[in-house]
Amino acid sequence: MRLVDGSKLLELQNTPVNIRNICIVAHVDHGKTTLADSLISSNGIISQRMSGKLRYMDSRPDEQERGITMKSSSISLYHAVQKQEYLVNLIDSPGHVDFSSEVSTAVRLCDGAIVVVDVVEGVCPQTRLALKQAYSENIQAVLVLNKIDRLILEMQMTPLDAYVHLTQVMEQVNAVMGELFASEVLGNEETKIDKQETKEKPKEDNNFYDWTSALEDADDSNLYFSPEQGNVVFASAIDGWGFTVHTFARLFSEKLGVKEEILRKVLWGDFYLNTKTKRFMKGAQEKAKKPLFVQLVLDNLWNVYETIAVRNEKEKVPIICEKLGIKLTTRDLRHTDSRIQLQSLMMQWLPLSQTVLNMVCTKLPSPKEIGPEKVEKLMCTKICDFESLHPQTQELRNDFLACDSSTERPVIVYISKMFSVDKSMLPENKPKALTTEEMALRRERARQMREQMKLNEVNSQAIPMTEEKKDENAQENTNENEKEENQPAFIAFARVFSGRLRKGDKVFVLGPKHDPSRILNIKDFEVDPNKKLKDLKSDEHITCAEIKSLYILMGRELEEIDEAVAGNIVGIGGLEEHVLKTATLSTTIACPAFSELQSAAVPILRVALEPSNPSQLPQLVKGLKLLNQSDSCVQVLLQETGEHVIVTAGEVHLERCLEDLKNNYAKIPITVSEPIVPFRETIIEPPKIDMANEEIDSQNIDKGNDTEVDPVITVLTNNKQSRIKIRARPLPNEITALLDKSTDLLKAVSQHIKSLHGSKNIENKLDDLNINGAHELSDRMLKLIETFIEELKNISSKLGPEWSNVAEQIWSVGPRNCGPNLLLNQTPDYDTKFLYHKNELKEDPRFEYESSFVNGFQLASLAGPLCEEPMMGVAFCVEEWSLDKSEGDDAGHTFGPLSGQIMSAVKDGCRKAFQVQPQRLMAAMYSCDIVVDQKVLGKLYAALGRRGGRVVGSDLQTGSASFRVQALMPVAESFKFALELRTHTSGLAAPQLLFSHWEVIEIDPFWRPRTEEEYLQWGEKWDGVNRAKAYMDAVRARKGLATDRHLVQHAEKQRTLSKKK
Ligand SMILES: Nc1nc2c(ncn2[C@@H]2O[C@H](COP(=O)(O)OP(=O)(O)OP(=O)(O)O)[C@@H](O)[C@H]2O)c(=O)[nH]1
Ligand SMILES: [Mg+2]
Repeated sequence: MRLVDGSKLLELQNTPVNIRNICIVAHVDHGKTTLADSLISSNGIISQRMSGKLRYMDSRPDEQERGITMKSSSISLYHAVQKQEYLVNLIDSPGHVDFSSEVSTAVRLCDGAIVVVDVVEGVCPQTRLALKQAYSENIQAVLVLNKIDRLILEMQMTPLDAYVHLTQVMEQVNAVMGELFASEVLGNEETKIDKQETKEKPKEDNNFYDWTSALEDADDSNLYFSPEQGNVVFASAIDGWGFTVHTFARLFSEKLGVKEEILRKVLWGDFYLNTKTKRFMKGAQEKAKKPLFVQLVLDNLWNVYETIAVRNEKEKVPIICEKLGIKLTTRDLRHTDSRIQLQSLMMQWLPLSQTVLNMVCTKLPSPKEIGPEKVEKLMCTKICDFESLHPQTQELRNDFLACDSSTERPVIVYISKMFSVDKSMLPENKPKALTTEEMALRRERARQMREQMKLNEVNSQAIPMTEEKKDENAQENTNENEKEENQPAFIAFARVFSGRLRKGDKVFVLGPKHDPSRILNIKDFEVDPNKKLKDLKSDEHITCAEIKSLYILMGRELEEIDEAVAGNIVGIGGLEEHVLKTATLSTTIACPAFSELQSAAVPILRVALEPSNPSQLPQLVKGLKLLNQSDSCVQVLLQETGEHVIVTAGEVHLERCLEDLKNNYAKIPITVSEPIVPFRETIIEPPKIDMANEEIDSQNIDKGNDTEVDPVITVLTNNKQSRIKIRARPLPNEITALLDKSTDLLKAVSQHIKSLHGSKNIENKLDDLNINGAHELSDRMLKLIETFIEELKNISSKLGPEWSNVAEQIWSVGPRNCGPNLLLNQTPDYDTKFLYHKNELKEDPRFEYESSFVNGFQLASLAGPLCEEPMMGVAFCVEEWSLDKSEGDDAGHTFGPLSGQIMSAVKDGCRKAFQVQPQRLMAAMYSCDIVVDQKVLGKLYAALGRRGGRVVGSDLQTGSASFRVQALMPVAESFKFALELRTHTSGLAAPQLLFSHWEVIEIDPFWRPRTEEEYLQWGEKWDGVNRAKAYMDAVRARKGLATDRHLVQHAEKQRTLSKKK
């Protein structure tokens, strides 16, 4: 039975100071959902007995089946502490890597986080990630050290060992926080100094800055978790108990006759009780004394567990109960299962939900306390800072900070994801309890029907045809209605940051790319109220929508409400047609789109889908659209070949998507292709050793014709007017990494350059081309470009003379204007600009064709010659570009426009230049993190070896018999790895796979024995398996490109035919 009803929650919604928006984050399986169960049971939504078993927040069948959470979902809880009533909006998030985008959506809406750590496993990769996510969103966190029961029952530690272990886990967590803090402070200092420099107001006379002093000055007192501050709970979620140091301080202060405040300070740490002087002393470890925490807390805990759960001494249970002042029901006292007895005892003694909710309400901030830093972070993007926003937009900061729900305030709502629910689950579609009048009416109707039937029987005549027809019609109608009903409804998962949102309100829906300053500068800007998302052009991001319904989110249920006020997490219905994945709702278009959600999971695993029955393609397309909307991470693509492709973060994510498609969105059987793995194409420096590991010296080589080719390629346009010389060179890894890191910036620069070219005129006057025009970049961008140049110069200075000018030479980056390949301008006579956008350029007839030239490079780098996969780490140096319009002018119409010719010539040139270098494929690599039991370590290594993986590190987990192994493995080989491990190790090892980087496959895909040593080893004709070639051929075959595979091996018929001739 629910203890509080919706109206109480509604009432509490109006006092933001008493609201807590929090999420539970942790590594997979550390007990988030179990903890959530316990908190939910405190509100009577589920019974205490079922808490931990039900996993209420895991509402999907596959979540229950697999035992992992796959989405984040919210529930509103009531809690009272110190005579204050609180509304806690609790979001349970998934811990599996594949769903880390769901964690971002949860963290964005919250002000606080509960970080759960399994004390046996300690800090795991996802714990780190969750802490980082929380930190980067300026969210305060509290810690729950969970599964302490495992230390007692499973690991059989002594209380003292357990204490040492717990301090170590605490240290691990705090170390992560420290790292995050240090990197942020140093980053901030950098921008602060920059700002000072730009304002030219140096601080007094000390111009140099001491980094360490910045670290020391910064306030980190709130940052770390420390039991004495009461932001750490020691718990066992499954057994339903938990305590903070404060709990025990309260319990013991009377007994020991010591003030509670003093006990709070000494209960955790290196303190012990000197029995003679009756005083607390420091230095327990040094003097080999029992720390107070062990003596007062852990010893008691161990005692209870060992008596009841280990030794099963039933007769002692009532004595313990009496000592602790607890009353167990007779049913519990007689229960045969000692664990259940233990649970009900512990739940009463140290109730987990009370402790955790108390901590949440007292230690975590309310929405009112949102800080200016966080607001600025929400409003700005990476390449645009707060100062560069439009003044009208800047004003909104105060509304964010006020978190006020009065009607004068603008409405600002952020939608972090859309989730689907069955239409029948919506409160308005649920059968309602009938009132007595309605019941009477029904009874009357039934009576009339019966009478009618009797009459019909008496008349014994056929019922008139028309009636029957009507019935049929009705049936059809209901069928159609059912179809409509079956469509899932989408609810926006949203938080109101400012103002009051009412049902029926009309608001602007601002897409994630909405840029207020651009719109505000347009005079008489108007939004067409009838437009939907699908009607928008590529540069429009605003629609108008009416709020159809608002809900309080209650886990599996929704409760309808009429208005939502600032500071709350709510569900909004009826926005399917306006919001794709994320959006901002506001009453003003000055409101910026919130900064993008950051997620660690990179969608990398792609499969092609088709309906098992080809005629059902429209359903599949519709289903895919719904899937795309409902999942923040999945990408749905329609490839040029007509294939429908979805890209997911990993196998578990893929399975969930397919499940959703089959059961909810498309509702048709679907055939799924083998996973499609992306590759990259690159070139390397000529190898120095051959495949037989012998040094290659030039005499040794069989001079095939490919070694003779000059690596500079000269191409001409078809009409011979333009001549281009291109050389391809492998980019050093450091530069590639830098390019990879700076995609946002590079994209923005490319956009800027494009906009300069934008107003293209027929006459190639520079002024008309706007090349040296007044389009200015924001200060922030300039700053970022400068740092980029500096970094690039730093790197190139170490790389030798051929890279020394790379920063000046950059002409474009590709593919898609932001990738890891460079087009370098090394021509003696043609000027370009990219990073040095202020350069004045000379007038030149070639400017007109520059964008065609660059596009040629973009095309070439998008699909390399090996198997049409994107290139990576290649620099194309243009050494000459001449244009002579006078030559062969009349041929213009034969070959088409010159711009097109230049584009294809450049593309061709790039590909050829690429081909004359040693080419290599690059494979995507997963980093996997596996915790395995010692017993099955061998099996794990074998499985890794079979899949071309390699171990990069392994260490023994402190205090347990399990190893943590870090390994790298090609994505292409990773399928069913989790399944294989699980079956081979009887569930003792579970890998977490996360995309890590691209790695060159060291084999030449066209390799054949060439050096003497190679001939010696493999003979002249080698027919082994070349991994790179196998990958390449598989991709080529998939894309319908030519391979050198012999389809016809023994063509007898053809042979006989030819003989007969
Ligand atoms: N021994 C012990 N087991 C626990 C405790 N809390 C949770 N578990 C078990 O740990 C497993 C995972 O619990 P969940 O609550 O599903 O973990 P989770 O963090 O929600 O996992 P994901 O949502 O998949 O990331 C379940 O089998 C729980 O029974 C605990 O305090 N002690
Ligand atoms: Mg869970």
